[in-house]
Amino acid sequence: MSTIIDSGRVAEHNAQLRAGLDADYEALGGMLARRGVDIERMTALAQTFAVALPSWGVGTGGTRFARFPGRGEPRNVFEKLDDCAAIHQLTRATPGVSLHFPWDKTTDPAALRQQAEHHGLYFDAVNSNTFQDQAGQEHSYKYGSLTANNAATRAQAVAHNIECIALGKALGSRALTVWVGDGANFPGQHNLRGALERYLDSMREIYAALPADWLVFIEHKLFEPAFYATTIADWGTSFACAQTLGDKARCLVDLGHHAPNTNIEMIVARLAQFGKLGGFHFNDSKYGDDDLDSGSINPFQLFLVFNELADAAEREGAAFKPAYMLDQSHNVTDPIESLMSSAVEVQRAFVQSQLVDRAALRQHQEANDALASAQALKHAYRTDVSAILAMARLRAGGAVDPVACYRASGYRTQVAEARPAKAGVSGSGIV
Ligand SMILES: [Mn+2]
Repeated sequence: MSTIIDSGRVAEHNAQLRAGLDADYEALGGMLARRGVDIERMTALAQTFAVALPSWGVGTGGTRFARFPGRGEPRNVFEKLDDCAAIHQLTRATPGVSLHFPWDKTTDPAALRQQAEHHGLYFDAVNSNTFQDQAGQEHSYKYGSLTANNAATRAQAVAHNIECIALGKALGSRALTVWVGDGANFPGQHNLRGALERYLDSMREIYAALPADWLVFIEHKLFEPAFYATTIADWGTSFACAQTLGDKARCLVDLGHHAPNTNIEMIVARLAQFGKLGGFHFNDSKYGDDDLDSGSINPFQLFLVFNELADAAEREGAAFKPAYMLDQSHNVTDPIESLMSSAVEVQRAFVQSQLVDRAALRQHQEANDALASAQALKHAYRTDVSAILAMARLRAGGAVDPVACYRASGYRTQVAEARPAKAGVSGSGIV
């Protein structure tokens, strides 16, 4: 495995922070020991955590109105992989990469797979794109793709998804994520039931093309680009479709794709209960947005989601393995720094959820002790597990402070020189 950032520099960075980390780790270990928690077990658990990177997230995203490109943006999927490798090298928590076609389409999947393996990366779920038209495309998706009234348009969208499966298969992926922006802007524009019937007909064809060991993730989104009625708007519709399609169809929860104040952790609990929780797109949001860094607005919600995941894992055992992916992209940070920060925040929520005393929580719940139940969660959530995360990274060859190490490495300046901007090349995060 080769490293993108000079490992000598990483070692130098870690040496500067080592004494402080050791002191913090020892203090935290003592505090956790008094609660009956072995810090070494927590650090080992932290090292098992992985969240996949969105290939589209390493470029600077756009707002709805404009894009402000950054320096040294990747111009093709191979350069995107280099950026992903840098993120994984420093965080040791992001070995998977989720590709998006046709943005990441390559004529040489074997070379791409080889480069990923060379960096110690693998490919997680692949994403199809029928929410925009591509150059030379015969039928436009202006009025819908998998739900389009026009049969030839639907067939084209189905064929694209089947092509994504073939590309993903060549890369070692084992899942396809389908998000469609199909919907209506006016009451009456769509026959609401008819649109969903057409969606299911299209999805049945895609489902039939899935290899035996593949899953298809149905991603719902409340609104946008359709502003009146989005065909797959909520988890109920997603769940009904996944049930209708079969065992290989699961629901994907993008945290930003719900109305403000929605109880997302309860959706997670429901989907887990009925065996339909396929995976996540982690991000954060404040209003109707879906592209802010994980944990930047509502870290408690992220913790509560992981608390439900911990409950599900306890019930289901090793078979419970939803796919974790980041999905974010905005305008104001270096995307590598944002993705590193988000990966650490999601990992933090995971480790904090492991600190919940589940036996005590059950007792409080059975005794109808609402306050003690809430405190059992808050006690875990308030624990600063930063030293555990840093130690997990350090021991795995990552950076104690990934953002500081990345800044000191000069990687961005280096790639800015190596990647002069090409007009019209962008892989912004839309879904
Ligand atoms: Mn998403």
